Amino acid sequence: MLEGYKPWPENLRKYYQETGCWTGETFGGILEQQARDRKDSIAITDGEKSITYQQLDERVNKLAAGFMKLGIEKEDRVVLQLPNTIEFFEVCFALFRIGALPVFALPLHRKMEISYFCEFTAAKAYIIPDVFDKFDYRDLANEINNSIPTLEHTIVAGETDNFISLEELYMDDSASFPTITGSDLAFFQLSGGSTGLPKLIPRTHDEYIYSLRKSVEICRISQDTNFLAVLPVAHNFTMSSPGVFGVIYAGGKIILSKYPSPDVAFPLIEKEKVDFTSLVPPLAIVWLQAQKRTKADLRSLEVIQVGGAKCSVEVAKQIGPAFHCKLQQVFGMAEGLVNYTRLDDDDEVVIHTQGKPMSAYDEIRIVDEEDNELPVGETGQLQARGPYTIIGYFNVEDHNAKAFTSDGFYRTGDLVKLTEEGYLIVEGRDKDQINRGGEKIAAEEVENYILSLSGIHDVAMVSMPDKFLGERSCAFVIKNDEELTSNDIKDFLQHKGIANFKIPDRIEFVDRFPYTALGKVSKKNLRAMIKEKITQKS
Ligand code: J2J
Repeated sequence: MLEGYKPWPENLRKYYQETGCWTGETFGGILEQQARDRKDSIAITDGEKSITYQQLDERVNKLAAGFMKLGIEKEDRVVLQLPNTIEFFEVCFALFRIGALPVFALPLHRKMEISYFCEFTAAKAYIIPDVFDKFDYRDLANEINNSIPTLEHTIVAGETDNFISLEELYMDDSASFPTITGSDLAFFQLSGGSTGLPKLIPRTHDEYIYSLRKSVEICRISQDTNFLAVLPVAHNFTMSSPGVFGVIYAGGKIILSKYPSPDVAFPLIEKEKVDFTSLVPPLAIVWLQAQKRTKADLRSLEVIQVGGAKCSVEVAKQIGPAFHCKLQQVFGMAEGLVNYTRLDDDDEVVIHTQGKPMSAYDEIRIVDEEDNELPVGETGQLQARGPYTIIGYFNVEDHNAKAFTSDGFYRTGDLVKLTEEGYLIVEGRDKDQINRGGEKIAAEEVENYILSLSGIHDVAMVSMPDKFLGERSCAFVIKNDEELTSNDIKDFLQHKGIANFKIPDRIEFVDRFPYTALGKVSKKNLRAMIKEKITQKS
């Protein structure tokens, strides 16, 4: 058993098996099954290249053999940073087949994040594209390579530059693969985080596949589904709600869009007769604008999901009529619990709520600051437990003691209220996080980076409202070097190598912070200060 991973206790494992939630299916098994049932049907296309289920299964076996030959074994961690390409799926399923564990980095992650993922998981391999979105990932690999002692292999999809070529790892060997069971770990997702560095979320085949099965049922995904993945496939939303893995579970077709912009995505919708896709709210706004001018035929669209951040009523109202399709709101989290509005819900519910839990086995409660349950209709902190909600992050005992209750509920950090019909409305959050249009930023992580710059006395980062992204970030800084400018701080962060979306949108220099009665920096007051300042201006 992997050190740092706390498996599900026996009683819960039994319970979820006996209730039929966990079936023992594995990702490897699902693909094999589809290769038999859906043989010549296209599994994935990027609009140019396509691959059938049978070809995918064959390529996966070949690559799995190549990984084994390299010495990658069951439970070895592999940091995977590929964009929306067919290779992403080949690599993923090849790792699943040998029981190695992908760590799902996002294309936007940079040196600080990647070296941390590699180090924290003691990763054996790192898999990257050569160049994507004008960024050369081989430079990044060169920067981190020597600093991670466990990292034995860097594998590149594309031009390799002295690294290992992914293409050369597809081997004809008839290798025998280790046995994988439903209760085995499958991979690590990343948490949005609120304290310090992102936490790693361990997922087993059983729990994740259960969430796929329920999502497929609720979202009515079938063999006829043409699902367009516009957001990064490595993100939990695009992966599982119902996402690309849900589509594979159902034997449908995945259409990969390299970029989410309408000029790339709309022609794909027309060409591939896309009927289902998932967006974050700012992207929905961009699509709504573009839809007015486009010549592309988008009539195949049946469902547009919006999730990852709160979709305003104003935007929610427009989506159905503009695209002649159904809107589905999705309120989920990489830690587990996913809420959907249902496809036959009234407009009122779809526009005004963030859905209800997808499983009858989801247990949710809304509590006050002392963990007392609140009556229906009152806003409080959401806690969740269930067959696909984790019971602990990977290897952070102390943090787990705070992030989970003693009876195993995950403290989501979201402030919600429940309607009489059991639907959730997200009202805010009490975690120290900024949700920048779906991209999550742990304030403390960025604060720590900024504090490492000389000339900084103290820093506190908060969200500020933004019409387009919902929120942007504002760092309040007390400096002890008069010369220091906002640009110095931004340049410093850029050079340090953190994902661009984490760099503060705005920096406010102040002489002191407001404090709470308990002597903590009052982020509530800082948020109010910046809100007032920007609303005065506009
Ligand atoms: C308000 N806040 C939301 C929504 C997520 C499906 C959909 C989304 C995610 C995701 C996911 C929200 N309205 N509709 O993993 O499977 C905020 C909440 C939540 C956090 C989780 C999925 N949908 N949020 O966004 O792990 O604060 O997952 O706790 O990235 O995003 O973020 P993440």
